[in-house]
Amino acid sequence: MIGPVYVVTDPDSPHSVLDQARAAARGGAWAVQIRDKGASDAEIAVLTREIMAELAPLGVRVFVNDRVAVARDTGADLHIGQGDGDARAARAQIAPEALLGLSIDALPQCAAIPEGVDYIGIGPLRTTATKPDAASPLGFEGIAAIAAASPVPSVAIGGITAEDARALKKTGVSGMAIVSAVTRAADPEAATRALLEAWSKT
Ligand code: TZP
Ligand code: MG
Repeated sequence: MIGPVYVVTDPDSPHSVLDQARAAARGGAWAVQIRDKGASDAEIAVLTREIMAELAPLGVRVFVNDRVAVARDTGADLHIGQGDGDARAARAQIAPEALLGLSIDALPQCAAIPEGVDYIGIGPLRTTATKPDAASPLGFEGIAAIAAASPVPSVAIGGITAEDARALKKTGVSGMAIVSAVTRAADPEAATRALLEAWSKT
């Protein structure tokens, strides 16, 4: 279900969100998450439908960040954080076939991962300008401890570049979630491919 490279879009990138999604898909990402804290639900819904229409036929999953109602209305997959409400309630609202991801930033949260969560996002690996309010960096050891305690597969996030692939693979996560190393790259498609190759060759 989970692949090595999961690209999270960035509204402040020099590339449009649609172009970021297309590039991620062409570069081999298994999933794209639409993340924009400042946009309205209506704006995110329009973008989600547009991106799903292009990426779903390619077999690339499309996640919406935070917005349970948008995932419910569009049929998209959903990723929520610890502060985005109850994961069970979110699960009950989205399509039965939609995937649900939950962010985990500390080991004790693993004890409260409800059934119906398909994967967790573990992070941040290190501090990152993309999410200045993220929890304390976990490092590779912290990521490994959470991956081992999780009842579901996991992806790591936070300050990750292709150079981290080898060490991350050893932590037991199933893949890497990436914002700036793809969205701020001059060529996001090539950057996605480089991440995939770094993971695959280790
Ligand atoms: N959650 C934890 S860190 C982070 C999110 C959304 C941002 C990761 O962005 P980048 O640019 O890959 O460090
Ligand atoms: Mg959130």
